[in-house]
Amino acid sequence: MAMLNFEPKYRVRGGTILGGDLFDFWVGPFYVGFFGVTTIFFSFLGTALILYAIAIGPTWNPFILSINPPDVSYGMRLAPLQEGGFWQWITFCAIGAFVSWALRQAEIARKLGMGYHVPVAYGVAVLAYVTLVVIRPALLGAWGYGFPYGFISHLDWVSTTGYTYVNFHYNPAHMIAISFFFTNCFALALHGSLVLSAANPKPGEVVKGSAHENTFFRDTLGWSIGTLGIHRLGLFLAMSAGFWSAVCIVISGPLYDGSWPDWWNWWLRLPIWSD
Ligand code: UQ2
Repeated sequence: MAMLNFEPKYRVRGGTILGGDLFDFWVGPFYVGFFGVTTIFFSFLGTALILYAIAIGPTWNPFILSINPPDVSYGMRLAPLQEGGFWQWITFCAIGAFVSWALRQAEIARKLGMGYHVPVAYGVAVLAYVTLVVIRPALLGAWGYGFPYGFISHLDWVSTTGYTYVNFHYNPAHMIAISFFFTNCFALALHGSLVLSAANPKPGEVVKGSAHENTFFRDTLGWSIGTLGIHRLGLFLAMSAGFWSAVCIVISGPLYDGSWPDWWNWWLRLPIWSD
């Protein structure tokens, strides 16, 4: 059965969180809903602010342009537009759009009688961003600790922030986050290659299914995690990567402001060999 045939059967009304029936409709294939409207509103306003801020700024050169947060001296106050105010309103619009998108995902999941796995997983990515531009700046007392919105400038911010703690690779939460990113990449390489090799055989050969996939890994490793299992593993690895990224940056400054290499001196001070 072609997917378009049974799709209308699942395209049900109800399940809305806000707005009741008012925005409970589709535009072509796209569900609208109250949060579809707010997503459109915040993304258009945010994009317009970005374009306006660059237009009245010094350059369109993508290597130089940057929309910066206010100076640290402004603390958590609202700054004039050209002194960080643009950054503040753009950040507000970004979060408005991201949260709207998550709530729209939740409404669609409710319609379909699904679990909330999709909005929860997406929420972890949003949390990592909010940690960078709101939670950590608030804990440090100034919007100025947020990262600038520019192609090169945000990279410079990562570099400067990393070197502020001497060597960020010695941050234990950063180590955990990186390990999850790498393992996630490894799992997706295993999964993507396995599915393509089963579903995409050479011309004239029959398409293979999960029985062949399981057997491949039982033959190579002696164990197969299974078709549902690999997706549970992927969800766990991806969410863990985002979560530990948020942890590694939020502890740098608010909880610990020394050098990360020095943090490991607790190891040298262990009573087993310290005296
Ligand atoms: C698997 C399986 C899949 C898969 C993959 C595996 C049929 C389509 C990739 C193999 C995965 C294993 C053994 C887990 C590896 C563990 C880590 C931490 C990377 O068995 O079942 O379904 O896609």
